[in-house]
Amino acid sequence: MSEELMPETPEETEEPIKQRKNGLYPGVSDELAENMKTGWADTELHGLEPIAQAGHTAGRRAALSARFPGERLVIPAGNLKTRSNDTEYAFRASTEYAYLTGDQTQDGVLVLEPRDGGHDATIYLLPRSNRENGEFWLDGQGELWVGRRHSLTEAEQLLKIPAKDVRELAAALKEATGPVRNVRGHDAGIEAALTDKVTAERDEELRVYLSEARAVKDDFEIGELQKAVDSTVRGFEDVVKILDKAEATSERYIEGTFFLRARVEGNDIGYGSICAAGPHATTLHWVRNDGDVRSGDLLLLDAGVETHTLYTADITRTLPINGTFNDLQRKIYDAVYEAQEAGIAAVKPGAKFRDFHDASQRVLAEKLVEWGLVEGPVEKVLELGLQRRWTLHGTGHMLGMDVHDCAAARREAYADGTLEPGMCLTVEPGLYFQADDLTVPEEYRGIGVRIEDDILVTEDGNLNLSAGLPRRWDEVEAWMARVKQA
Ligand SMILES: [Mn+2]
Repeated sequence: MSEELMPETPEETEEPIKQRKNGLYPGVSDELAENMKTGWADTELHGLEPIAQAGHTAGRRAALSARFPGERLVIPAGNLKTRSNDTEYAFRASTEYAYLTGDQTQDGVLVLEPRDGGHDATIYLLPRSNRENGEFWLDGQGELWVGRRHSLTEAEQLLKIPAKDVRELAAALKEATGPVRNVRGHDAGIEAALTDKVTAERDEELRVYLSEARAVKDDFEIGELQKAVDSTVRGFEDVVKILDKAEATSERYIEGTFFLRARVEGNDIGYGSICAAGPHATTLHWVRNDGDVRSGDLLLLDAGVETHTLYTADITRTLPINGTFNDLQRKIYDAVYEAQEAGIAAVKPGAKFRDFHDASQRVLAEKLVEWGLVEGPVEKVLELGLQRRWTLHGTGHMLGMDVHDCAAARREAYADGTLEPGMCLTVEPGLYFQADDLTVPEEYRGIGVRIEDDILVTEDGNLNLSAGLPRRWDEVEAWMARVKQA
């Protein structure tokens, strides 16, 4: 925004909230309205330290600025979404906004305004509630209802970005001239204000850039990913401890137990936990989690804690519910383990992204041929993709603030791209024999196994961030016995 369009001091709204809301608050007397204006302490905070990411977000904004010189860039956090009537889903800021600001405030918008060959960044936020006009107690988003917000001055200190009142932004954007791009899908009000000024193609270029920019993680991000993984490891231990309670109830007990860890140590779960016992393990995204948990079956648990800074882990373990694999379960588990070992070994700088997938698929195809489930030779199976009836999905994806991170990246930058140090990805082969698959012997049916770890590409190979959870079958059994006793 230019200074002309966005005055430093936004105009006070002429109309008091009480009058606007008269129909809704008929019981508010002039005396009460007057009384509520005063008698409140000044709680402004001074000398705030910047958030830990502030040094990193400045560099990300500088890189973005260099990619789109001379253009106004608009990156919204997003708005609350209605769950039912007047209740809303928990708010989660857009990844693009959080990545560039470190902020997570609903309705916030980052604007990069072109100036002198670079950009000026401004963050637009809802300021503290006005007490003079009754907003703070009569408006649904007033601080009395939703809690104290940071003042714009406090936000500036925390984020190291100049802050202005977001209520002035849409009108200013409508009037503004010059090229502009917006990250779509988060803020309908901002999109409406820009509707005549943007094109889908140019907006998509901005989204693609921000997706690809996140592929290589800096030290702060790697630290956050490790935190997410460490909390997730503790969440898996929590689940092992309550497997008897889950047997007495349902998969929901597992879901709730992991969620407790996510909420206590982090922001949330990074995606819906897959708590799949018995044949549910063959449903790739089983999130209903309402099934029985039975001794003798396997539990496929695919879950991740999201940190307060919005980095998520994505880990899967397939565990024998009673603590011991039977022979067939172990045989299938071991094949997936071997495939994962081959996949992880293929993760290194300079390798193609596709290499670890191919390495894992080859091992799984070899096992399926060896077991007589599909006719060889292995080369023909791989060429025709016949193993995919049971391997079903790709062997991994980028991981970061989104569980499927960098999803808008161009093909040449991701699926057809090359691994670099600082990239973080999952390696997660699986074998799934559907309960109604008549092409496999009956004892295979209803068994699903996936093993998933979070792997960082390093200068000379890789680092398994989730090595805190055992993978080999005998180590899994020993770990479960140890955790249950603790
Ligand atoms: Mn995954």
